[in-house]
Amino acid sequence: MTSSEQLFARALQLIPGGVNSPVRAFRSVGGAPFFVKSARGAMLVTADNQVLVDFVCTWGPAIHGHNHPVIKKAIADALENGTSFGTPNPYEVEMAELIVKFFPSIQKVRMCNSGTEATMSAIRLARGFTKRDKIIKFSGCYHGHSDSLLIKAGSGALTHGSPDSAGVPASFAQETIVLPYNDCSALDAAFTANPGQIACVIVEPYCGNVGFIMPDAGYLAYLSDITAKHSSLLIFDEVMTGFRIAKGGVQERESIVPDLTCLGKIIGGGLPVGAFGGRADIMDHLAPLGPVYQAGTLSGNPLAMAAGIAALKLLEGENPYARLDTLGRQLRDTVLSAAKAKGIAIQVPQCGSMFSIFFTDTPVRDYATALKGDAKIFAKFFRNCLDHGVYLAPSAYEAGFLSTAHDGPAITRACEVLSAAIKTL
Ligand code: KE4
Repeated sequence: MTSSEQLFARALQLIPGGVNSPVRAFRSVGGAPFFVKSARGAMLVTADNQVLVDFVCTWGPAIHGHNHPVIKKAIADALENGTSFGTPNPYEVEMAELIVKFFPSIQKVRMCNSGTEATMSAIRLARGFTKRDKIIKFSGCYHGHSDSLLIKAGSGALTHGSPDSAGVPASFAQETIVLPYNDCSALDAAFTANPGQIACVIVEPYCGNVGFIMPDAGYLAYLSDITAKHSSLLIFDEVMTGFRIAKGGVQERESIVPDLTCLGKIIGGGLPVGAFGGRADIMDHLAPLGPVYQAGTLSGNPLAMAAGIAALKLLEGENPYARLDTLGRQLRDTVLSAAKAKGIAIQVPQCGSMFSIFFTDTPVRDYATALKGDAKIFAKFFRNCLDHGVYLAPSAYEAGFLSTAHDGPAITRACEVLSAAIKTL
């Protein structure tokens, strides 16, 4: 079997940085990425036959763990009928009905193939609907890699020190206003300075791409009020939090009704997917009904829909959110108590099955405070955990994820490793 090292050497010849997505490159934590040959439940098996407890969960989709038998069967059954038709198919209708059922703010929904497509399309729709050009996003929030949104972006862009990507024309960037998250006065000032010009505000209602950051009490309600007051649209990017924080995402947990919502990850059951939806009067501006064009060869792909439907129905049947929160608290409390015993400054924000670890004594509430986390200590901690069989996100600016498969031996083993790793710092 070819080792990770051999595979990476070959990959480096043909794939930029040897990876098909920058955050996988381990550049901020040092060393070379491992290659995975199989995954099941909470575990990854690398090309070097190392078995790892996985807290990345393919960046969110694997809420039921990897290779879940029910999802696997759903894909196999769909595969019997073909892989892609390029026509409407029954799965798309069932997926739309499930999304609308779980997200009451979504009256109509359009499927696409990634979270990037979902947010890019939602922004275009907001601009077309309001006939305004400017948008507001928040520093550290990552909404995929479309030009209007790669401004002060989080995730891999922040990890690699390029929150503002090259290749985005200044004329595009100037239409994107970037504000600090959790700052109501900055919002007031932006709307006052740009009267009648702001099409929308797009936000990760719980941030998962600058580490994990939750909103101050009342902040999301403030976003809702100020966008309504100025006839701008509020877009919740729930690509990561949708079906993760709650069946109905953050908007269910916080009782906020956004105008548009972006989804992805979990709704594809591990296959490529994205979706955006919201008020029917807005969504009906999309082609073929309206003037805002959006399309995709593989949008609503039957295999991805079948996998996603199985994943959502498992959530509906199991309702695992209390169990996931218990697992998240167990991880959080283990790390906090080990750090306290060692006298290490640490923050471990956690909600349900999302968490992150910042090595700082400053409570993290936005991009600026997230940067106070010591990335060098994080890298040392990451490496020690990996050497002992626990895989955390390879960046201080990502969220970690648990799945229902982490319950039992996986979380027990992981807590032992995390606790021991803290003690080595
Ligand atoms: P994709 O285009 O990667 O499917 O989705 C973009 C996106 C949009 N919105 C949010 C809130 C997201 O978290 C993402 C993608 N998340 C990153 C992980 N932080 C994907 C991992 C990667 O870039 O390889």
